[in-house]
Amino acid sequence: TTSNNEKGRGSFILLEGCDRSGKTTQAKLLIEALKEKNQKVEFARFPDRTSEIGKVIDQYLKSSSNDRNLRAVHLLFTANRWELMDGFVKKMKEEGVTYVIDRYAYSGIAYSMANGIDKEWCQKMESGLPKPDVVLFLDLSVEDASKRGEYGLERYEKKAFQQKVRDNYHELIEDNWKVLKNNININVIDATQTKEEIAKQLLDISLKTIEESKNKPIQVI
Ligand code: T5A
Ligand code: NA
Repeated sequence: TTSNNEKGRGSFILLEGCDRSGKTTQAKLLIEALKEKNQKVEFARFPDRTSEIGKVIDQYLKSSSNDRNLRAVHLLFTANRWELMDGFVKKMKEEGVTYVIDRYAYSGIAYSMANGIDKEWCQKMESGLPKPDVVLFLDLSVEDASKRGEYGLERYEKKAFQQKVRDNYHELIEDNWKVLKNNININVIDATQTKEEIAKQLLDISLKTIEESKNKPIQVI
């Protein structure tokens, strides 16, 4: 059996995209909509800045000094996923809770590649983490993202860097994220649509995913 829960396990639904693409907005809307459909659902985000490792990541994102080894930085983000996913998987399996997660390993790879680290190295560090049942990639040009108000003050919130990140995401999508061994169930969503239009698409895909994955084991990337 794949689950101790007779209704089956919950799903791992992942939102990805560049800064300002609307991930947090959509995660909140999706959770409300799934609750209305009587789904057990929880929200999580990466980085989770509240753990000990997360606090170090928070300091890194807020500082502008360039004295950090960028592979070590990548490993902090990765460690933050490893430290939290066991607990989430347990709740998916034992309590049938669906997790809507804001950023994950794909952010890790796309952002670290923009820092000049090679794709294969990044991938190895993510290997073995639970694989999302579906990835909802909110696609928005850097130009459109920057029209949503000024970027903030954190270190990656700059147009040139965001352009690299977006190019990296597209490179990963085009080879079907093969860099992560197993094929990924990925949906590219046009993030220029209204919040309501996007929310409706995400709800439809998520309900389908929950139904299709409830009796399947959770895979790894
Ligand atoms: N990172 C992360 C790594 O380098 N490695 C890793 O492994 C991981 C996990 C974390 C940073 O760390 C990097 C990536 C990031 O640079 P964060 O705290 O996750 O940063 O911050 P972001 O996700 O970048 O948060 P943002 O707030 O910038 O982006 P969101 O969540 O995509 O956007 P959201 O929903 O807050 O919306 C932004 C604005 O747009 C409006 C909203 O109202 C808001 O004002 N908006 C829309 N406007 C028009 N139409 C729509 N459809 C809209 N949807 C939202
Ligand atoms: Na966000």
